[in-house]
Amino acid sequence: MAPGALLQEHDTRTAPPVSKAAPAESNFTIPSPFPNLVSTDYPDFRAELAENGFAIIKGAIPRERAVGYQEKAYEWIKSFPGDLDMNDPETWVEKNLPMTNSIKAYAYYCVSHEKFFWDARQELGVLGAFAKLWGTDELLVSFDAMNLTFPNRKDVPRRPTWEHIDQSPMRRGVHCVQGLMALSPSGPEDGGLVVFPGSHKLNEEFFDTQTTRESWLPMKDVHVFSREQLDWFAARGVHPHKVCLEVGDMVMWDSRTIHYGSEPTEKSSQIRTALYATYVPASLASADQLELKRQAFESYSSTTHWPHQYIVARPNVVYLPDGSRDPRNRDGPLERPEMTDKLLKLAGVIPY
Ligand SMILES: O=C(O)CCC(=O)C(=O)O
Ligand SMILES: [Fe+2]
Repeated sequence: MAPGALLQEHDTRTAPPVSKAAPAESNFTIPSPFPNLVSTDYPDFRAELAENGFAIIKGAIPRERAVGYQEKAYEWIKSFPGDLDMNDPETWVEKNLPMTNSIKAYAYYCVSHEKFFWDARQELGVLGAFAKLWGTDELLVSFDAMNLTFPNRKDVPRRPTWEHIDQSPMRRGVHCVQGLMALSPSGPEDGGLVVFPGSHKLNEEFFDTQTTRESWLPMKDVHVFSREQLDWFAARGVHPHKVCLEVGDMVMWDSRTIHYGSEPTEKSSQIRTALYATYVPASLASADQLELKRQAFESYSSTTHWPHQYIVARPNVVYLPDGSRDPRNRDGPLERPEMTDKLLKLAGVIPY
């Protein structure tokens, strides 16, 4: 994939330009609203988040329910025209598959609001971890994407690595912790999240010494690292680490931790199935952002991983590579979630 495509996708994770010119020194950076969010003093996963920049929550979803969500994900992808067969690699080709966004995840056709996705977002083990992290169970969740990556596809080349962070260098300290729920096993050869443990601790030093402040503008919550920039981290002992997960596990990571989603290797036969979900305290969202979030919810659109800021609804009208409108476009999920108060609060549609 062309690097430009990645940047384009990540532009949807972009804040509106704050200024074309570098702001005055005094207000150039944005401090963490929660400086003590993670610390090695905690007796739980928050210590790992502080030390390594990521943490695994084992069994965040009971295995049998996670298997059920994967079955629903399979039903969803098989619901498009074509002869996709999850057991037949010959059918894992473009004509049988809906369009992905440029990070190769499924974010269109209202998938983010399918019942199974909302059920997974409301899993107690998932909510409990984020509630512990933030010290409140009054949370908002992102309408993020689903990853369903077929191993060793015959029609497209393996995707190169795309090491990045999802937080602007203008933000200082921990602002966001992302989540990924594993619905398929993710062993060393399988597709999955690769993190660079410890890279979050070098975040400020890297940007302050290796980049210019002007290059941080307009503010975007993404930075894609070049090979030379990764060498800077390697020289400080920071190297990639494949996160291995079992079905139902969740990995949480600090948005300053360098990461990417890896493709399955030649040795893997696992169809990578994972759901992204990030939660923050509802109190962090402004009325304007909640209104944008409500609109995204009502049109069954997905958003980025930020649940409360820079809400940009991804379109549900998708165009094919030839520029024509995708006849598979949908105006609602296949199976609508039950609109409980709990769900509507997480969506930001009704207040806590
Ligand atoms: O697919 C993955 O594991 C990583 C996706 C990612 O970079 C993100 O959600 O921010
Ligand atoms: Fe990311």
